[in-house]
Amino acid sequence: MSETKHNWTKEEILDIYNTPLMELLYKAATIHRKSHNPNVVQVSTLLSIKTGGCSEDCGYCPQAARYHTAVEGNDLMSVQQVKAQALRAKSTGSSRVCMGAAWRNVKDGEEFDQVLEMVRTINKLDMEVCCTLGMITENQAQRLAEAGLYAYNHNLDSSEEYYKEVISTRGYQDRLDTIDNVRKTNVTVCSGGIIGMGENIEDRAGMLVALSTLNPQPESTPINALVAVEGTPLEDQKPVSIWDMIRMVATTRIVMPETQVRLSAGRTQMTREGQAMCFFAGANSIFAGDKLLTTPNPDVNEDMKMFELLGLNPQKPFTKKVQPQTVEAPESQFEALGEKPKWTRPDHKIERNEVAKEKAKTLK
Ligand code: SAM
Ligand code: DTB
Ligand code: SF4
Repeated sequence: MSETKHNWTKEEILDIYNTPLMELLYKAATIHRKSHNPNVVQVSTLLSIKTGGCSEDCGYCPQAARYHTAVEGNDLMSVQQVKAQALRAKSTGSSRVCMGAAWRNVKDGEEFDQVLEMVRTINKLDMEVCCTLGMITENQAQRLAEAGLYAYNHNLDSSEEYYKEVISTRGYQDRLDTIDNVRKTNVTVCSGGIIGMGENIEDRAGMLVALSTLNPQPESTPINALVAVEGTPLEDQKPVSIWDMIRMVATTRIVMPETQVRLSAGRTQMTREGQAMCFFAGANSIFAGDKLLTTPNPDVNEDMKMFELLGLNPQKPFTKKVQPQTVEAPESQFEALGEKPKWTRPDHKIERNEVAKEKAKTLK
């Protein structure tokens, strides 16, 4: 185990990010080996349990109701549907199922109870269960923990400064508050971000300052390359260069030695060689399956061929932390409080989000 540093500064992180590439790779790969087996990569399967129709205005997201994208909305999936998908994911080598809902925040009631049942069901299949449902209160985090949730994903997405250029319907502090609520339980924290949204390198470093100064640091950190979806405010962003992705992965690995760095959205644009460089730089997790939430992802058979070629093995479930116990609904110690997460709204408008919204009105 390495000593984890929690007081990284933006300048220190920028210096790392800008290190000559061969030296950066060597440093990151050396740190990677101290805490992880370099030949093991964790594999997660994403499942969009409730798609589209979201009230937020995240500039990158095809599921925001206010933009006109090709995404077709769906109501909450049934527990049986989720179970069938989880079994499929398990049979193709996934150790984790990550259920995503296009919600701004969790509301207590029938739908949340159904999600809790999904968590219990997947945990009983001996797979790690992750949820990403938007903002949650401490009580909701406790109820998820009791159901057997292993991880909660809630991304900081960018630096605090650039966040304001992408999302107007909630603030950075709202994200930090949800992460804090998850931290009060035994559920692990999964938090990372997106590159390629038009941010500069200082913003990438700023995001890594925010993540690495959390104590404890997140147990997993997804690094997404923006998937620029038609109809979203960020539809015209140029694809992020593989060199930026490699630098971002390596820097994440150096400042957060223990975290599982997940090479997340954007892999369809990457060659095997590019992905191999990312694994060398310290990425040790991927999303598998031909769909992320709504956009394409490489075919699982292609990924398994890549693993074979590189001598990588999928990580077994509960390698990093023991399996949580599932408490059945009637034995629950936590009653629904009907609370809403507190949220701050930075009363401002984002020009390009407004443009995309107006354009959608004319198309709908
Ligand atoms: N609604 C919840 C929330 O926002 O926290 C959970 C689902 S949301 C789709 C999960 C994450 O997916 C976002 O925080 C963002 O980092 C990532 N994401 C969404 N759209 C993306 C895109 N077009 N490209 C890359 N990452 C994206
Ligand atoms: C994360 O960081 N990336 C995943 C997961 N966490 C939920 C989502 C990527 C979504 C990409 C766009 C889409 O498929 O809708
Ligand atoms: Fe909604 Fe999440 Fe998409 Fe934002 S990222 S619009 S909160 S589904």
